[in-house]
Amino acid sequence: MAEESLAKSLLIEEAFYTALANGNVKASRARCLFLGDKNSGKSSLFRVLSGQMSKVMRKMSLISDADDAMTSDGILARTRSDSLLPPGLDALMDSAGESDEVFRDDIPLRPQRRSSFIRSSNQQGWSPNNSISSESGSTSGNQASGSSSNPQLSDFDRHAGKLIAHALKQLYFRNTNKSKLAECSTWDKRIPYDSVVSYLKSTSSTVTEDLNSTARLRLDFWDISGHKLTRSVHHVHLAKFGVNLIVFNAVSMLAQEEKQLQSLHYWLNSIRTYTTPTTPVLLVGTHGDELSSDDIKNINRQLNKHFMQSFGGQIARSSYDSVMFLVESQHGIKDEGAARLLEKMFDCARRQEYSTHAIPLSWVMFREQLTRLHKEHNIRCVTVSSLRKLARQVCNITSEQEQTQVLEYLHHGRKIIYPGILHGVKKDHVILNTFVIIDTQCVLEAITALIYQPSHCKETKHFQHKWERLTNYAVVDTDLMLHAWKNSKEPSEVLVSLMEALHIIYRIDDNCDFLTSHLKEKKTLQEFDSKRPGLFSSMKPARFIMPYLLKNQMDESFWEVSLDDISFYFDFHGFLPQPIFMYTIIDIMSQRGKNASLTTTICQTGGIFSLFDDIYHFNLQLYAEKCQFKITARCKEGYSAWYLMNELNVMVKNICDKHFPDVFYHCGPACPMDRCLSADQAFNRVHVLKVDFLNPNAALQCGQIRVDEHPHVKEWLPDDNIEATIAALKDRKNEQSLDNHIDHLSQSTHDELCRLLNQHTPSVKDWRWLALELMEITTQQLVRFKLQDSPSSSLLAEWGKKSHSTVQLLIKKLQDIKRDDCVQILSQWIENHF
Ligand SMILES: Nc1nc2c(ncn2[C@@H]2O[C@H](COP(=O)(O)OP(=O)(O)OP(=O)(O)O)[C@@H](O)[C@H]2O)c(=O)[nH]1
Ligand SMILES: [Mg+2]
Repeated sequence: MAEESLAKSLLIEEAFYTALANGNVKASRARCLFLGDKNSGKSSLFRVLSGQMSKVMRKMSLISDADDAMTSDGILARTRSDSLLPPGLDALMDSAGESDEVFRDDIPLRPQRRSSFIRSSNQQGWSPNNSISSESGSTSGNQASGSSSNPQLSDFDRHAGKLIAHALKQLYFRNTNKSKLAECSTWDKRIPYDSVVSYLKSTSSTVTEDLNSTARLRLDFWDISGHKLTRSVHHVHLAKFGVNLIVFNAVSMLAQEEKQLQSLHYWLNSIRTYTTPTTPVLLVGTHGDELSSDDIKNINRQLNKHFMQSFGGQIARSSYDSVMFLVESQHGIKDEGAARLLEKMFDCARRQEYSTHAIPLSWVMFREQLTRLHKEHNIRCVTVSSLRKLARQVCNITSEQEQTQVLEYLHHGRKIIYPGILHGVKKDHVILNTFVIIDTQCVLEAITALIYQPSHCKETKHFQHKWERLTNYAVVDTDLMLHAWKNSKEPSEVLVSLMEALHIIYRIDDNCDFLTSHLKEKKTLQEFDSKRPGLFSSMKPARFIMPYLLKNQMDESFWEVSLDDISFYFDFHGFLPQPIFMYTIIDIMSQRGKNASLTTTICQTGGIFSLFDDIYHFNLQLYAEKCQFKITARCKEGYSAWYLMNELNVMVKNICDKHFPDVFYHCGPACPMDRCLSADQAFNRVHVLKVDFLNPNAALQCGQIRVDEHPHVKEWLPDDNIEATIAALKDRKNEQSLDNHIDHLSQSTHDELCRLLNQHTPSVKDWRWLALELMEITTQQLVRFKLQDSPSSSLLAEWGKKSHSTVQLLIKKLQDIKRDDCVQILSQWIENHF
């Protein structure tokens, strides 16, 4: 048989690929994130739980668990441990290395039908050791040589598994070069290839039949530091598949209940934002020994009261129907609470969708290839097309559909970030649809580099004022980011887009002249393009807000409190994704009038703006912990606050529809009842009356009681003339918009307009005709414009120096030269912005 095997060795590779193409495994791994405030006991719990495991396979701190002495690379503690070695694969432990590890993780572990082994066991070159099965504890004796339905796993199986794992490893490392197969020293001469095929086939069917097995699951622990910077980036790790632990100090919960509840709410809110409504969350209280049974009951009551209504679909309960899993880390592995917690973690992981599916073996192989790319070649960002090639050529995943599926699968388990499928990323986004991140670490390093200037940036005076702007105003532009990341291995342009898609930075509309002349400068990226030819030379300059660097508190001195102030609320019912707040702030900023007399200021929880060209002044404050926006408005005489609320309602609705369609809210004035029974007990949220904007005259009620006649509410009811007022205001705004100076065109509209006008097509009148329409122009001037990169841009800049150069006039001139395409763009801009 050895000869036969040898003779067939060149076919073995093919046989493996066939088997790989057909084989399935249970994807028995789940990612557990440890989230929570600083010093809540995450790392201690991590150590306890790791000790609870039958074996801890790997423990690795990717970044040191730095505490107070934070350095730029000590921000995130990410201790990773892969736990629970599947019993059947002990035998594969002897050789270290990523490929073995994958097999430890993922190959089917309880082969029940072993006919292939049995048959091959009689063959030469393979000497099974018929001994006691460690799995079941029952003896197998010589059964392996006769029975074809022996359900036990013997050493014989393990031996086979080991050889197969080794063989596959050899194959992976050699890629597809068949001619080198014969050089493969260790495996191919010992295993009959048909046995290998049968083994893989038998195990695949076993796995499919054995889906309900509870013994095969591996948890990966990710212990995330409680440093405050982590708050702004922790969600990069949050994904559809996984178990999330929110760890809190249960003793502090008693001492500072309000603060601790708000903190728990923050984490729950964030998890709910970036996962699905059923992704499990476990609330874990530490310092269990210091609590009495009454304390425990009290905490459970509070947790139920505050969180069950909004997050009940995600929060797991213990077998005692308790919301809090109480642990005492000092007991180490003997802690009963930790054992119960671990059991629940497994239970939650098992219930997740992917645990019950059989995953093709080729996907396992693909996962391993990604690990190799990262570990051996230090590659963290790759193109989608190269990954598809890898999947096709190395892992035999040929259909494009399946390639996409495997990428999605790995993305939902956060092995990778596949930005193209992140929520809100457009299909035509060139950068985000081109790349895949295979190590989330690069995103974390990127943000750290922006907060702690890299040394090469400190030397460059040119960028100093931009750093100051970032530090003082939390405003960063592409120019600065590309410079800060110029030494990173990943393309900086990808990082910019990724940070935006992951809500770490928020784009400011070009039309928004926030923070005055500081931001006027619009530098092109030519400097970088020349140094880095190729990639994304067309990346447009843009500015962003980085919320992490915004001030915590608002400077209220910008707002003089007046008796005329009116307040109303947006109530998000206990769940408010943080990005909605940021998008709202930025939208308001971009719509504020250019003549505003009020200084705009924003902070992490609110902002002060002047909206709609001096018609309204209002103060917007958001209490994220209470999931309500409170707006205090001061209206110019003769204008209704109801109108302002209507406008803001449309704005918030658009934001929700675009980014978080599942979020629901309502808005209106606060309930005027003294002891309002509808007030939300959790966090003492204000009871917000629900205004029906489609039917403005509808009654406002608190429960069954009409409150329309209450003086505080009456001022909200639109008067009979509301529709006429709205129409008049709209007309006025249209006039204003048409009177707008062309300087206020958004960058994208301006660029598109110029692009169209620059095109030189014989039958169409280009920028030169427009120039003749717009001003008295000499031939020399025309030549000068022509020499520019974008003649239209220069023309508009020249013409824009005059005060009467309005969008309205430009539209008229474009109509005169029959450029309806350009007129359409300007009309669209007016529609979007006013
Ligand atoms: N008595 C007692 N002490 C605990 C327990 N859990 C944590 N501690 C202590 O609390 C302190 C902080 O614990 P860590 O596990 O480092 O906290 P952490 O959440 O990892 O903190 P960061 O990584 O900074 O976010 C340490 O001194 C621990 O010994 C517990 O259950 N009981
Ligand atoms: Mg820690």
